[in-house]
Amino acid sequence: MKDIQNIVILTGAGISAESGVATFRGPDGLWEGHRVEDVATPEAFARDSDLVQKFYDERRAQLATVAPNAAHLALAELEAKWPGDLLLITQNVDDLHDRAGSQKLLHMHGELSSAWCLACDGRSPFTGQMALDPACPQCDQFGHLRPDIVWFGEMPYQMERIELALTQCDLFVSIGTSGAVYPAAGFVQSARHYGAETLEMNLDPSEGSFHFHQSRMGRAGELVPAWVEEILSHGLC
Ligand code: BV8
Repeated sequence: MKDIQNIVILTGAGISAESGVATFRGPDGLWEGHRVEDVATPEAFARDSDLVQKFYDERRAQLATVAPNAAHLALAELEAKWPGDLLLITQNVDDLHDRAGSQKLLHMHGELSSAWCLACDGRSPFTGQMALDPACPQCDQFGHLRPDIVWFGEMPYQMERIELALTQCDLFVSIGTSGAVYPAAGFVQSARHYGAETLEMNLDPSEGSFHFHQSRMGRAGELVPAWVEEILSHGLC
């Protein structure tokens, strides 16, 4: 058993599944017949911006109908009570960790509730429909907004901060991700390389399960609150 000071947590679509947000690669993982890799690329946006804008408008509109679940809330409680460092890195573009109260939070794949203006390069909070071609809230120009989302082939956000955190963590926890997408899927190997204990909590074994010291299979809504109680009580993993 290892004494834990610094924790890095990575979450994926599985942590939001019990809130009613569809995952990407499960049986319901197609969006109107499109694989996420086919609509979440700069090429797809150049080819058919209306299709891509509608793909994100649909998901952005859904945010108003879903709420954080017990797993999101448990991670926010852990952040509030944990005496050491904690960084929550999410691949998710929904706002459920934010609404649960997590603040030491990093959206490495961007956020549905943010717009990126290609005219002024400004990023602004956005809750509307981008397919209607609204003006940029910062420069007022029309026709230059894209979703502030990291598409396939684009560099995820804050990678230097992530890589530093992985070198310094004592415990790396992966929750609700298939381990299908890089560089996020490689974080467990980096953490292990620097001596961290590694724990996976997922409904099914992820593609990288064999890299983890511990794997707990089940629903995040059950496993995560139980784990948070455990680590707050014993400080050990
Ligand atoms: C990049 C935004 C480089 C879009 C997303 C090797 C190394 C580096 C890159 C690559 C590589 N090989 C290939 C690549 C390229 C690519 C990649 O990884 N492709 C894959 C398909 C092979 N990676 C990239 O392009 C990345 N960029 O590498 O840039 C670079 C270098 C220099 C200069 C420029 C660039 C960018 C990747 C980001 C893509 N954008 N999201 C959007 O959301 O619309 S990724 C997308 O997949 C989602 O964000 C999602 O977060 C991510 C991963 O999916 P998961 O979250 O894991 O969801 P999934 O459905 O797959 O799994 C859900 C899991 O939950 C399941 O395991 C299930 O069992 C579990 N579950 C379900 N219910 C529950 C549950 N668990 C618990 N409880 C439950 N109730």
